[in-house]
Amino acid sequence: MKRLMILNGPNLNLLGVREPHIYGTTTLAQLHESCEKHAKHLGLELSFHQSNHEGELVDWIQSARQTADAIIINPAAYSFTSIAIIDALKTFEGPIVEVHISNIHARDELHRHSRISGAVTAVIAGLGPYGYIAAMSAVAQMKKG
Ligand code: CA2
Repeated sequence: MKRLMILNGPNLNLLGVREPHIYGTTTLAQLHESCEKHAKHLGLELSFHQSNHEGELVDWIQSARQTADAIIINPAAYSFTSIAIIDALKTFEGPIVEVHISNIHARDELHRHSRISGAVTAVIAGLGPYGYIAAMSAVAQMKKG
């Protein structure tokens, strides 16, 4: 397990800027920096992306088949809608961890039922930005496949 791709879905570029009562005060840039530090600590190569566009996320997932051994994805609002992301994730052979900053299970009906969860290896929700760090430690000790 060497190469890790972290993907962030729509509006996560606003982390730390809006709705801090739900998503906290850590910005996406700060999150990226702490993931880079943890990747070094774990000996992982990291690529870290955010997009507001479903097709771009699908393109990165497809490219991960050649460039990554594991994926960590916060699909954000696409968790609840995207068959395209589910189909792309199903083509990836390594471990996939779905991360949510908030505890989606304790939220309103609209934000409660991720359709992505059925296509991933593990799900982390409600740990704040630390969820990404926990997911990285988990994939670092997983075998490929
Ligand atoms: O808790 C999470 O990580 C979510 O994936 C975030 C999504 C939400 O739709 C999911 O239910 C749970 C929303 C991301 C929007 O990000 C924002 C960040 C700051 C301010 C506004 C939106």
